Amino acid sequence: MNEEKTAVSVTLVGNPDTGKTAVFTGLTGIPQNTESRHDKTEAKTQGKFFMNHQTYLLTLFPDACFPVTCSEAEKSAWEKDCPQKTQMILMTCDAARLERDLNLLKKIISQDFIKDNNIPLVLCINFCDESEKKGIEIDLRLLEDVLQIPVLGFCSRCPSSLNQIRQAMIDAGEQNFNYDCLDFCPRQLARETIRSARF
Ligand SMILES: Nc1nc2c(ncn2[C@@H]2O[C@H](COP(=O)(O)OP(=O)(O)OP(=O)(O)O)[C@@H](O)[C@H]2O)c(=O)[nH]1
Ligand SMILES: [Mg+2]
Repeated sequence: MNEEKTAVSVTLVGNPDTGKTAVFTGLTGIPQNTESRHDKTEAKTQGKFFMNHQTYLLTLFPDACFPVTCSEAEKSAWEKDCPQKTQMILMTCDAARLERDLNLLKKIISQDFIKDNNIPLVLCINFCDESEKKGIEIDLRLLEDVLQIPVLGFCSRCPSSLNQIRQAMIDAGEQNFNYDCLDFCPRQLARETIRSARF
């Protein structure tokens, strides 16, 4: 059977500078330049990786907020170009900018092709090392309870946290997702989720 057809097609999304490229490199092993915050991804990048007897095709779009911000023409070019429509979304967030990123999450799960097909989405809260240093704790379980999607903390400098993403993706492939009844206020949820560990 054609490997392209059997690969699970995963789209990596997230606001700028949320660590998409770092996650892409961690999962695919394909090096990209992420040394500085100015190394913006400027071309569509794809890479494959294999886990749990399954090939995954990971796609990183230059427009960080795909599919929310791209034009109809770009969307159809993507659908034509991609071997399959996306079967899973991996979204990166910056732990320090949770409200902004939850706003994007809300827009993503209200996209017709994601909502109608109940596309699994794994939320990856990045920069956990930096928030820890600042004494900020993110209540990942509360996020998971409210959003009803897998949520995990991630730090690109800690390679073992990649295993959590891998496991979350495997689990998400077997889970049912339903965004119809999901309603949340990004500002309120961010406020309830972020705790100062110093008090
Ligand atoms: N401390 C820390 N730095 C990180 C982490 N993840 C990424 N970085 C750094 O943050 C910067 C931005 O990360 P990228 O992976 O390039 O972010 P991006 O979302 O691909 O950015 P754009 O392509 O510009 O949208 C880089 O310098 C990374 O090395 C993390 O978990 N902790
Ligand atoms: Mg990038």
